[in-house]
Amino acid sequence: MDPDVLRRLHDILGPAGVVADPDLLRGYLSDWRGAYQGTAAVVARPADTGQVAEILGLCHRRGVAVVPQGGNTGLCGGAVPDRSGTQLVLSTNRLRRIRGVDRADQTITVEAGVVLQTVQEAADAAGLLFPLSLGAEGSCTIGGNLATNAGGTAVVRYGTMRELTLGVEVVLPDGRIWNGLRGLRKDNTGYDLKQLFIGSEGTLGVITAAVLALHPAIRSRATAWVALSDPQAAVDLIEIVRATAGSRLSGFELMSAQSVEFVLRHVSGTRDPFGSAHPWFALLELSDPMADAPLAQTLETVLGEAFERELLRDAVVADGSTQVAALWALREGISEAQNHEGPSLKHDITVPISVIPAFVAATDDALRATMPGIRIVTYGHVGDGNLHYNLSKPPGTDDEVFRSRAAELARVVYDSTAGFAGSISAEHGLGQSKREVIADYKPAVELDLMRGIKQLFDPAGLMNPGKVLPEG
Ligand code: FAD
Ligand code: 2HG
Ligand code: ZN
Repeated sequence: MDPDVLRRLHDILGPAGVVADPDLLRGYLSDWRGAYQGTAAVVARPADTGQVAEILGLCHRRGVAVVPQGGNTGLCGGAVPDRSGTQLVLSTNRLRRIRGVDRADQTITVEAGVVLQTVQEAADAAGLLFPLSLGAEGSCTIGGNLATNAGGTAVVRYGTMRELTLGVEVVLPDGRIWNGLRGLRKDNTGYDLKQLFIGSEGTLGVITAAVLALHPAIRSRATAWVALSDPQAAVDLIEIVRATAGSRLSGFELMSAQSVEFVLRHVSGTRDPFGSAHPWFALLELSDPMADAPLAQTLETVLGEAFERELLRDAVVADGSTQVAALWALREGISEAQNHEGPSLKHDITVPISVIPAFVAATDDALRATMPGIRIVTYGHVGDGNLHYNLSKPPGTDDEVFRSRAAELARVVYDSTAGFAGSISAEHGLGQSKREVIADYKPAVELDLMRGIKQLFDPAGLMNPGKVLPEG
């Protein structure tokens, strides 16, 4: 990087705001899993929106590319710089202020670098709920959640980050600040620009703060872990729960036996609630703001009907918060557990809920035909039609041999997804991993419009180049 740019960065940020020590840099240059690796001479750590604006203004004048980074928990390489060493990583880890909680409006205004769990805790302290919930919540940031339009386990009731965001503050690639921090529930004054930044993965500007919608705190909860014969039973069960519990359904996760087997093998303290083999499992959660909501009875009605229709092989209802946590650990432990089985090839897809059974059957067949013995780790937010169709190598296969087939295997999953009118990324985004392949799955007109938007916001192409948009 140009020494003059480095000098200016030091002037703007001071010593605490520039990381150049190679030991300290390392953590910013690869992702959570170590799946992507880049280089950079320095990381900038602005402490407020004004400093972000000064840095982007400088980079705009000097033609320096900027890679925004939050908690670096993303799963598609979006926050990792390339290997040129010329890109500047802009970390939001000093943008950590909660600017305010408004109980009457049910909003919280936070800076981009605030960790999701901190926002959940601040909402809780105010007697309210910020419902976004995901396995990485102890490290991922609100800026990263916005930039990836994060989903997680409560989307079935509360929606994705998009539905939870009322306003954003953004620094544009030329250094101008757009203060769109309106906490309004209704605002029909033209194009809804905040939506462009949500899910933009750092390619249109740096999100510096947001106004988020809060919900009533949860005071009653009922949780069940059920064993199923096949995904069709899960789809039928969702229909029963929705018809019986309505909006009190706050979680519906599906897990294949392979997924749970990995957790039981690798995550200490986990225990099989049934002690006998079943091909599929689901985790259901009902919740309500009322302290004495009759959720146990509702759950009993749901499970009773499901047993009557022979959808369930077995069921256990959690008795107390320790058991609730134990059941969720079986679900939340899958990502970590799979890492112990060699490389995990991740495919984060969504299809209409109704076609899930046919989709799973067809995709499993196609994968097994492509690679006999492959271990298919299917699980996810089935209430949203979102499955993590992750793959582990056949036992005894060399890691590198398996990795070398990654593109071919991804094609199998994505072609099948497209054949069932699905999307190749439900929640993790395109980043660098799906940047090229998306050209085969999105209409050319849609990609043209995306390129037009990119050109409008970032004509010099300095915001997170090499991510999201395919080359050419
Ligand atoms: P980063 O990884 O730092 O960045 C992600 C992207 O956002 C990059 O493109 C980056 O450039 C951009 N970005 C970051 N901050 C900003 C900013 N302020 N302005 C502009 N662009 C920015 N995701 C889900 O959706 N659902 C899940 O259930 C889920 N579970 C997960 C479980 C585990 C164990 C892990 C490791 C990840 C999981 N994820 C999940 C993926 C990840 O946590 C989310 O994508 C999260 O939203 C990323 O936040 P982050 O702060 O770590 O972002
Ligand atoms: C989840 O739902 C996350 O657990 C992570 O989206 C999925 O690790 C994965 O592939
Ligand atoms: Zn997920």
